[in-house]
Amino acid sequence: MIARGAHGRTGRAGRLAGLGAGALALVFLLGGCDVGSTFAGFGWPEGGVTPQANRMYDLWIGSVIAALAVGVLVWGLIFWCVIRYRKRGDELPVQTRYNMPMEFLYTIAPILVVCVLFYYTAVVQTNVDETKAEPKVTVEVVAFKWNWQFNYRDGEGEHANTVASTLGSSDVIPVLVLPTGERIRFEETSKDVIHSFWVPELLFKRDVFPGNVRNVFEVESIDQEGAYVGRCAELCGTYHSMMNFELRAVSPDKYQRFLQAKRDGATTQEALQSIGEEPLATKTEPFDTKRTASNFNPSGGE
Ligand SMILES: [Cu+2]
Repeated sequence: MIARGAHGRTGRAGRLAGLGAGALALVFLLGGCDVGSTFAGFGWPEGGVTPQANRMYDLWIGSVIAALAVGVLVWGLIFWCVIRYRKRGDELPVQTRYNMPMEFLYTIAPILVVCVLFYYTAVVQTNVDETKAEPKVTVEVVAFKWNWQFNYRDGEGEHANTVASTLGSSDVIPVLVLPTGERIRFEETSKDVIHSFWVPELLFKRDVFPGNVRNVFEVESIDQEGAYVGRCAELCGTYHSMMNFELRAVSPDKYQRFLQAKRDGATTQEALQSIGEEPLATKTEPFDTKRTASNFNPSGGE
């Protein structure tokens, strides 16, 4: 009787603990994105503006929660063992080698966890890398030491034609104007060394290669109008850090009017002004290279 009573108490405690853990898991699951924002994205950058960026963010949050759940379980087991089975005398505790159910569990459970993580990673990665036959907008990204040229194209591939172009200089940050809500294809090529096209809010960067490699990626849509700083993310030489640009996401209507103005011969600044946008970059500014005739090449070219 006494033994059964003790067993009953342990069972109740176990059930309560299980209920608690279940409730906690439910809160995490239902909370979804809120859990992420509560903990500042668990270190993952927040504020993505594309569906792909949001999916990558969710994958990260889900993975961290899974890792924490496993971590809490393992820490719990460690501390439970340390306290429950601490040394009480010279007698050895019960040895549980070759406990088949246990060995089966701690072989299969981690494999299952890895499989689930792999599955979701593969799904998100495939989505992020996906290109479709007919994107709405195609822009060619040309990188060079140390600036960018953006060519608006009338089709896909290197044989399509450029209908309008924006070229950055030491004095003017190039502004890449793109529409919201439309599928956009980026085709990258470099004139010299390897650069990398990076807009932090896309939560994505892709290397820009010289030669006949044309790196392509697409975003499903840009969901938020605004100005976003873009950078080169591959150390490409002396003025690598000054290779900034700005992505300006505007309404599709404004984008069409911008493109028309460019086709009619307006500069990028004039075209931006004509659609009621700031003509110059607002999120970054040209860097002062501090180069003058007297300090640029003091040795006089010897
Ligand atoms: Cu670069």
